[in-house]
Amino acid sequence: MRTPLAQEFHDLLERGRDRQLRLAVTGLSRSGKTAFLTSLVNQLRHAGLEARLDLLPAAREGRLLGARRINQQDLGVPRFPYDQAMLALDAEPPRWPEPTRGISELRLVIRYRPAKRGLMGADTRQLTLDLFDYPGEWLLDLPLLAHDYPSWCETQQHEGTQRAAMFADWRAAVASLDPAADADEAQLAEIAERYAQGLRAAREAGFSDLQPGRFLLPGELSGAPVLQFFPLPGIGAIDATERDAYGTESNYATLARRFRHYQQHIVKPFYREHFRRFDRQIVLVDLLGALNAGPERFEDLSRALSRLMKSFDYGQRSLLSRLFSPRIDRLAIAATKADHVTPEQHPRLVALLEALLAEPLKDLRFADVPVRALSLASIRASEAREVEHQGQRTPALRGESLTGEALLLYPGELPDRLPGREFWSRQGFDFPAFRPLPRDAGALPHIRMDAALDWLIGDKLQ
Ligand SMILES: Nc1nc2c(ncn2[C@@H]2O[C@H](COP(=O)(O)OP(=O)(O)O)[C@@H](O)[C@H]2O)c(=O)[nH]1
Ligand SMILES: [Mg+2]
Repeated sequence: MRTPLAQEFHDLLERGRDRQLRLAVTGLSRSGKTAFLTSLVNQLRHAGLEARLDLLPAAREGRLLGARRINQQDLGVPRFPYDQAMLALDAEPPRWPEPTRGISELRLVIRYRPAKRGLMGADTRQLTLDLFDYPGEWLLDLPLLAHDYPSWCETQQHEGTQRAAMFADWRAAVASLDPAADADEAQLAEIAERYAQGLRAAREAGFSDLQPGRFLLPGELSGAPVLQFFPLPGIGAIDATERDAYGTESNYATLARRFRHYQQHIVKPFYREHFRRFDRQIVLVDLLGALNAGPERFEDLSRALSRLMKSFDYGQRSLLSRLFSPRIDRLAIAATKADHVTPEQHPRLVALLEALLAEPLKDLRFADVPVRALSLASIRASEAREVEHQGQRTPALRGESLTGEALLLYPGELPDRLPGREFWSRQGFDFPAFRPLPRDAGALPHIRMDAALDWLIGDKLQ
């Protein structure tokens, strides 16, 4: 057992030799992080045997020997529940892994033969890959670090009628709160609970842009005053000197204090401990799910993503680099669950993803961060087919619904640009969720996991 310092030194050496890589798998809640990580581990463990990884040269050339989980570095963090995920996928009938409720990490050692043999003859090498999983709800708090309380309140004025309806109760309660009056604990707790209810309802209905994230997954913080704040509508418009004159026991000052506490003691440590020192990152986006959920949810996803990517802005002056100086040298963005559309739609899916992230992509290019957009299915749950329809062969998908009905369907065409009003009124998009396919032993079926792996770790396996 190494001391922490020795471990740190050892890791540094390994990094120097290019044999250690820390990969951040990020994405909003339900974007497919757990499925991606499960599949990634599964594919690498089966590499060289049953896994189909033709787009990863080391695998294609037979140089990838496999992977093994080893003890992770941080003993205080639970291990990523890979075995539980596989048990769910191999159950009868197969189930999707349980949603993530906390943080977990995993360390893999990948063994490979370099493409060029060294002077010492046929050697094998190892690449250590550190991965971690966490609830997507927490990620949404990252943009919140860039604000003080009044400016954060300004960002929480969401338009959209469906979403507004979910916060109607809260809005009625907060309207009667005088920012200048002395704070009443019980009243603040009650209004905060209504805010949390609104957030929960919005998440349930498929909305993405939800802050503060811990209100949705409070864990041991449930009921603590640090989670008893909420935005004060209109406070940003009041002059700062006037606000400050309210006094330290006012509603305004109390809420602002709790907001700062939340930033400093909950959000910051999470990023400091887990978002530092990543070499590479993949951002997963459930674009198809948002298309399926309609225009207001789609807009909401777009807003949440652009806020998020802004805080990930890898340039010199970005929030993250100021706070934690990450050294991300490569980025992938992926539209997940591509098995919900027929294969000829996949190029459109990527084009749509690029359109959705056009602004952040410009910034990334400007900051000279190599980035690649792709579409993938971590765990393919449908099979592509062709069916005869009125004498013509057309593409279709075969799978099973979550309740086990056999499905054969054509989910429709993706728009070739960001969907406008005419897309939503003409056609929209509607597809059912698939449950995982029953399978024999061997690697999980996937779409382009190998392309993602090649971009993320392929160069280290040369
Ligand atoms: N068809 C299909 N569904 C997927 C895939 N990946 C994830 N899903 C679905 O999306 C849900 C959320 O995925 P999960 O990995 O738990 O998301 P997380 O919250 O980001 O960890 C799963 O329960 C599945 O229903 C995929 O590759 N194909
Ligand atoms: Mg998860």
